[in-house]
Amino acid sequence: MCRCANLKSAHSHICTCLKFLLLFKNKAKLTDTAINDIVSRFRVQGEIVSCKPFGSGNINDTYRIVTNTGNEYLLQKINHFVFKDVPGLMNNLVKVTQHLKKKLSNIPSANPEKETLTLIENNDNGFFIKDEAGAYWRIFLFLKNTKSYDQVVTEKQAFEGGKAFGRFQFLLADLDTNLIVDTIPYFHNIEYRLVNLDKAIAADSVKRANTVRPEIEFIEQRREQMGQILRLGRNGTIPQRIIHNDTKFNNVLLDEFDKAQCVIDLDTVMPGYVAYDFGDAVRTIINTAPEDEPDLNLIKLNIPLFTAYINGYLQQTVNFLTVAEINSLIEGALLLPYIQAVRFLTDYLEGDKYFKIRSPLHNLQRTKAQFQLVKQLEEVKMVLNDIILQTWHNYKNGQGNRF
Ligand code: GN1
Ligand code: MG
Repeated sequence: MCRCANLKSAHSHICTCLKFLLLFKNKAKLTDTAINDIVSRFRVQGEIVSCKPFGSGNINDTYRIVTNTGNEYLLQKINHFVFKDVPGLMNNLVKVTQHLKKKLSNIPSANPEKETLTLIENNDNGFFIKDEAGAYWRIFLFLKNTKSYDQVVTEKQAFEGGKAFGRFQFLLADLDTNLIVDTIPYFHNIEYRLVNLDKAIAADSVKRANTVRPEIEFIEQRREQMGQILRLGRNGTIPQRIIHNDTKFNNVLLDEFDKAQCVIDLDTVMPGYVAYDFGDAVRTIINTAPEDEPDLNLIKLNIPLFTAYINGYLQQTVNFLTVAEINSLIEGALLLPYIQAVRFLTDYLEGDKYFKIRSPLHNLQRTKAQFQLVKQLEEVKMVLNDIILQTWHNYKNGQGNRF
């Protein structure tokens, strides 16, 4: 609904809305011929009978494909504005999935095919293609009978999510970091993100800076404190490990019984601190509302879901995480909603070039929702840290958990 004070601004607002709708519509369009051409360059079985947009990702474009032999695939267009080194990214993906499959094949109860993503080879034995327009494409096997949740509902789901991301870190702990390139340099580096925000404010390219003064002030007040994880890393208190770097809860596939099956979205798997993955997962799990909730009153904390997540996570990681890493987890829980907000606000100030938006103010709405979450987390920081430490002690003393 457009509510404008005068005719002139109403007209420009309507134009913006129309332009936005057209842009959004065009983006989603992909002709049957184009799809057939792309898919024919990969070793898929059968002829395509349906191809539909899939999932809620903010960066890549994903389509679910079904063929007349009953095979199902995920076709993905990789956003090379965001991922500038696609060959490097795909090489990471091959290394990571091969490593996971090898490790899982040594665990008797595991099923490597179901628990890891499988890339489909192209006709030249590679794993991606570049089309005539310069776009990059890849295809995965679709994992049938799985589901992902944008929002966690039960403690069991949260526990399973914790297990999945914990096990993921455990399985990759011995992967040679020299094999992995940084697909997005300084991804969760808050200093880098703040410098980018400062540049966006100074450039003010779409003249929005004056409308976001309270948000800029919120960021300023926490600048120093949010550098804590980087400082701990730099002075050698916490180690770098291979982490996932995008542990939103919807990046875990659960099976029909809500058991964790497979961790997906591996484009940002690179070295980082475990607190980053912990914080990004908590950001989506503890929040009673979506990450872009417009009604800030609906953003509350669900602490039982947090407790369930840390139980699942530590079950898998208690034997290799250091005490300093355990102590850093709570800082990650505050940092990740903050850093996401910094990124959303930067994109808003730069004219919405990075994240897909579904309305003109979407990035600002996301920023405000993440700040609301930060405020609430600050209030219960000590309580959450006690839960982390208590759970850790329980596992250390062999007392297990109640899930
Ligand atoms: C992006 O596309 P998606 O939803 O997997 C982003 C994440 C953000 C997330 C916020 C490469 O992930 O870092 O947390 O949006 N991915 C990249 O919803 O920037
Ligand atoms: Mg992602």
